[in-house]
Amino acid sequence: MEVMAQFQEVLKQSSLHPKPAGLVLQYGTAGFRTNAKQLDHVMFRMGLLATLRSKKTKATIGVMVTASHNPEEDNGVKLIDPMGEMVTPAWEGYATQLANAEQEDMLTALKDIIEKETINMSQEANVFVGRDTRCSSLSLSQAVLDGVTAVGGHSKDYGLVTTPQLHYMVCCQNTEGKYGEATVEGYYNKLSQAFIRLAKNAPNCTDDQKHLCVDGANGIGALKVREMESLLKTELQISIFNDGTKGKLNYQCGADFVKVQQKPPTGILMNTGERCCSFDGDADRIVYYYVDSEEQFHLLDGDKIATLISTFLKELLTQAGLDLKIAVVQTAYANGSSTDYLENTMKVIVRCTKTGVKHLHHAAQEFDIGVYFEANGHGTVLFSKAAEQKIQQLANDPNTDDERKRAALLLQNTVNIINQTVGDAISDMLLIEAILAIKGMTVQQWDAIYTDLPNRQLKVKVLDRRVIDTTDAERRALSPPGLQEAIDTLVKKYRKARSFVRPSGTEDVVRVYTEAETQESADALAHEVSLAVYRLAGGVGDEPKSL
Ligand code: G16
Repeated sequence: MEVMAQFQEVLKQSSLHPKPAGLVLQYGTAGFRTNAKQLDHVMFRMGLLATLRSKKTKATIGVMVTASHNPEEDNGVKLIDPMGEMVTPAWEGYATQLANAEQEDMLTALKDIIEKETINMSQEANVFVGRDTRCSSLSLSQAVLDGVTAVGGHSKDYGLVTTPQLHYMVCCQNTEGKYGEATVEGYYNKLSQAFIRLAKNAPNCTDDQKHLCVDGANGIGALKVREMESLLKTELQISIFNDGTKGKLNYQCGADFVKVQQKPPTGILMNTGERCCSFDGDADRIVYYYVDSEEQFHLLDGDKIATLISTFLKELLTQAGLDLKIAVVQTAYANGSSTDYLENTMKVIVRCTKTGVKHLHHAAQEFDIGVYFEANGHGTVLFSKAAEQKIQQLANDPNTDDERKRAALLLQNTVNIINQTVGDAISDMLLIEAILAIKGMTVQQWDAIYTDLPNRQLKVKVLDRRVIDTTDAERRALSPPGLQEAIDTLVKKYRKARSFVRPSGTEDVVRVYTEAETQESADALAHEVSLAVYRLAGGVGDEPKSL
């Protein structure tokens, strides 16, 4: 279609997805996220933008319709760049401009991006679209598809997929199959084959050890684990709870609930000591847990996962005699004990970035092997091309001795089981299960690697959360005036204490994090810091109450 005619088509189609006047939304930590009713125009426009991004990069781009851990009534959209990573920051800015342009200015905003990025409008474009199980996701993903078509792009609708599965498809497509086959079956086959190969190194694993309870958060993850289950043969026996047949998405279940509330989800049958895990609403996060004989709940979050994985990799590197630089990337939410253990006992490099996997991913790319996890269970492992090659060479070298060869083969299958595009609950789960089986380690032994400092997370409602500005990887507040000083004074009252506050990029709240020597101290400090936020940053509603 000729360019002028294309713009006419965009205008016509856009009028079917009108923007509510005055509505302003930000591309946040992981895309746009708000009540689903406000998102139709955003989805259409993200269809347009993804098509432009595809024309610009001459590659397939992904658009995932999901609000992940948010409540059922919310929805959102995540844009995926060619290698399966989150869209680059400059285009997040374009996304915000385009989403917020009033109806009559939309075309100008679109043309502005085309001009700034010198986009050749006659270039072919391809967009992959996926969605989670929310009731609103079907019509919103149709709005994305409408946007793609309006500006002359081709689309492929993957329908119901997990977020990491869509990231994986995009990467497979743009690497022409080198990363894998761009189908859901291709994903299952690649991961399950790597898992079975790894599990062969744990011949003494009993049926009890092979059993895992999975809380699917009543979301897409449960459906996808069920589809994959049979390929895992008898190597992993999964009981799925909260599979969406009864309960509400993310309601009193799922990884976010378990991590923040520090208690088991409802809807799960747990036996004493049994290994359980929870996914979030789009299956890009995972946390593990168990209950001991004294009914004490034990959480193994993203920090414990990063420790387990990096210990395993480090041991294999030593056995293989490979000199590769390994680092762990965390955020301010990382428990102080985990950072201490990684730096001082394991002696690995540790980096701290702002919240949001896009930041961690970027930092992890600087190392041969970058293990990145947010404490909330969102993370993966990145291997540099050179590292992958070294592992492969060693695994295929006929002169390698048995011990080194075994380690190299284990590393090779570890590379294959990991979804390197983004954090992936299913892939992480399979890797963790394989590691525990190979090391003959129980969840209790894993938990005992180090002891978490008691901690607490709270949310505070304020009029405009943007009044809080942070620095130093979100560990210090620059504004509003007096807030950081107040936090510093409060922290000094408690032993081994630490606290920070930051505006959420996915919910309309300010998040408060504290840790201290005892749970009572962490809770008291969290309450006091919440009050400081409420008073100094324009709190709304009732004052925060003590826990
Ligand atoms: C998203 C991001 C995560 C982030 C989380 C919470 O997760 O992908 O990196 O930790 O939001 O972010 P915030 O504290 O800014 O609300 P998900 O699983 O909801 O997509």
